[in-house]
Amino acid sequence: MAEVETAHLALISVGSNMGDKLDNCLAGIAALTESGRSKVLKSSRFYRTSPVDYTDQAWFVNGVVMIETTLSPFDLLDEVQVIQRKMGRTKDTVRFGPRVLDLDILLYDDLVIHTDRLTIPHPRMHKRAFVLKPICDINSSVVHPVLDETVVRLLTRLDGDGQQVHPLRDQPAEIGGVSL
Ligand code: A4P
Ligand code: MG
Repeated sequence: MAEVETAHLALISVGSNMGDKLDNCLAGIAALTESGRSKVLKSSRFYRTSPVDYTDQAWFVNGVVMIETTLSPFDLLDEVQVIQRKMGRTKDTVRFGPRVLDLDILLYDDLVIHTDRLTIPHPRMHKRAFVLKPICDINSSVVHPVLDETVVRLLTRLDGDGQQVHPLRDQPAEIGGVSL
């Protein structure tokens, strides 16, 4: 009998600060669905965001999608890395610096993973308004499985630290096959 593959829920953050930033994000999300192993269930709005960590670079476009996937966390990581390479991202010269496309795994079910290659929840997600605000569009009561706090609560902790996150005036009508 064929093995039934279990579907998992994952949140993926998408960002770009080079070229046509929104188009790069949308192409990255579409590529995620191409294997047939993942499909987009929900998407946040997309935002114009001020750079954090390495601030001497262009503003980003950021968003988050919720996917249903039959890939394991490590296979999903392999896939996002192949997509990033195909989208023309080379080894970055500056850590946290400019990139055509960044796809990070934020959460995968309520799994906690700490390995050299992969850390879930994403180790910096709770400090980043450009991640937390989009997740709140999808579901503000998502709980961070290590910090045991909702994303909306984590976002309020960042109030006043100067991170700029503004919805784009023109939002895409469709993302990864899902109309918004
Ligand atoms: N890795 C470990 N855990 C994960 C995970 N959960 N998801 C490893 C994805 N990758 C994970 O990632 C570096 C290594 O992290 C990978 O080899 C993988 O094995 P990368 O995507 O190749 O490099 P990176 O993007 O420079 O690192 P990272 O950690 O993704 O950087 P960040 O923390 O995402 O920072 N400001 C704004 N406004 N918007 C942004 O999108 N992005 C960054 C990048 C900085 N400032 C920004 C933004
Ligand atoms: Mg990354």
